Amino acid sequence: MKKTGLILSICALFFALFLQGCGKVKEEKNEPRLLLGVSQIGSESAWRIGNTKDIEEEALNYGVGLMLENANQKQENQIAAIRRFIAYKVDVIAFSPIVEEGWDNVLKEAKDAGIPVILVDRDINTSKEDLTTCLIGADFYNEGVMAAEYLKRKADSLQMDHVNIVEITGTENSTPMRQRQAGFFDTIKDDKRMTILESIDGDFLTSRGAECMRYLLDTYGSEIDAVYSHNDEMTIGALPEIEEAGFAPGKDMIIISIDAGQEAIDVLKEGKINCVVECTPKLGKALMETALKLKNGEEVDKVIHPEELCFSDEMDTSTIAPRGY
Ligand code: GYE
Repeated sequence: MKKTGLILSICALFFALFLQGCGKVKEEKNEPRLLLGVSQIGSESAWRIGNTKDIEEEALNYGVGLMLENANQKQENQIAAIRRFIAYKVDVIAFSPIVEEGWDNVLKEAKDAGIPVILVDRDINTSKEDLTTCLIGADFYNEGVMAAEYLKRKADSLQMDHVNIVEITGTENSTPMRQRQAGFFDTIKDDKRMTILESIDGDFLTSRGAECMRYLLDTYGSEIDAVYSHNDEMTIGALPEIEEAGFAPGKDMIIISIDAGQEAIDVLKEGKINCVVECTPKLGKALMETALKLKNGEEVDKVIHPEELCFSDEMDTSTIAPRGY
């Protein structure tokens, strides 16, 4: 009996040690590999909401501790968030600058604190060097090129001798607004058929897209041949206005959008949008990998652009896979 008791105690001891061991391993596993402060612009679009979700999911996958703040479309909120990340001594800061100008002071503070900064989605404009380490985001210029190339092909296929375009742009002075416009303008500038009637700021918002379209229809009416809108939300806001004014979007007017979220793809399938250039919000994986490299003092790529496609009425739209945002 005594012997059995001793064996049982030894087993219990081993079991206890084993459990303790498991606990240790678990604790270490739960310890975040790094603390990442992320300042997100807001929730203005399906793109933005998809981007936030993707960053949260990838942080979990990579065991990265995330401090994520939503700036509700205000630059001052982003600046305040970055200051909080510095005070909290996060390992790496990432942010999507709402506009390109006005970041020098706060980024100098991050640099002085020795915290590397990653630009996600949008770029900044500065004369100072080394305030940020790299940019992970779409090639917006190329998106504008793809949109204009589609319009040229469409004008060819419809044998149009002139194309009057109205442009509803994204947030003034933001990188996607500037670059999507530049890529588009550069690509149509030698095509004599193309005229920009007006460019108007729709701030990437559905409500502004509707307002802008109402104004453009009141001003130019049936002169409008094509609408180039810098994101899906503004496009979706514009469509009912076009219909109310008595025109069939996708037929009487060529409609071109950017982002390619599910809602816009569904409308493309209905024939009310002719072309949607893809802009993927799935930047989380590259962000986590880059942040981990920076923490380990490794070199990172200066610019990471994801691959992007163009969806249009030139293809069999039934084959487009679910978009996930
Ligand atoms: O196209 C728009 C969003 O910066 C790429 O911002 C992003 C843009 C996107 O609100 O829908």
